[in-house]
Amino acid sequence: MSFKRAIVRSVGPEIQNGLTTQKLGSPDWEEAFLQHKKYCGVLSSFGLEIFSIESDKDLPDGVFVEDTAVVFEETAVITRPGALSRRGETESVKKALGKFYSQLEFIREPGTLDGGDVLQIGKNVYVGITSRTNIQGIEQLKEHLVPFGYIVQPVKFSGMLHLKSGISYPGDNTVLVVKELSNVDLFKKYKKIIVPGNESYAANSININGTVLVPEGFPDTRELLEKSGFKTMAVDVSEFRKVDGGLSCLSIRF
Ligand code: CIR
Repeated sequence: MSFKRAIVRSVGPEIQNGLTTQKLGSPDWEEAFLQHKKYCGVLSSFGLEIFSIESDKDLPDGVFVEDTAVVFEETAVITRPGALSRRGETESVKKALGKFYSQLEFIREPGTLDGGDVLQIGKNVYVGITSRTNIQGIEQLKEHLVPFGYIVQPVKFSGMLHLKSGISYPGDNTVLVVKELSNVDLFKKYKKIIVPGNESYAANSININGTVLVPEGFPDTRELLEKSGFKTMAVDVSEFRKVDGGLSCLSIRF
């Protein structure tokens, strides 16, 4: 898959109040700002045009735009984030995406869905059932995608915030996956690179036009990817990790 653009939201001091399950301390927002700038620079260097939404002091998790929309070649679906404090994020994302899609679809009450729970591999769309994404949300997503030939399947698991906290698709019919998710039947048909237990955060990596971006500080995962033939690059997102964010959640790529 080749990406032409990314939507991001810039970061402000409000990120210090982001939701978190980590015990890594509060993010240093100026450092987060710099890391975000570099992240956008890396996406640009791979040919993506960056569309940036303004940060908003009332949206402490707003920088994690991936959770607010799931985009496909044929359609885009604005989500209804599972966390109440994040519902206000979708309005500005809707406006930004509306410039590129003639029609947008929506997840509506009682459905909830976070983009971080949606893993697309070709025509297969795997969606985690989590504290953020419910069955109704998944059913609604399915209705929007079935007309385009997508196969939408729910994935049951526990112990992680989002499905993509534990699995990503670097390409070549291979998943990069934590041990806990590696035996899920639905993923049997893929080759697997198992992320070492002490590097589980690196399971959230993203292939940007042929290079797999891996969070900085996870050398063993990078080496495993390289050994399997993937080109990789480390990107520092340590401040976002403190509020449960990873590489994929910082942008909507299409
Ligand atoms: C949250 O708890 O919603 C944010 N602090 C982190 C969201 C991370 N999103 C993602 O992995 N897709």
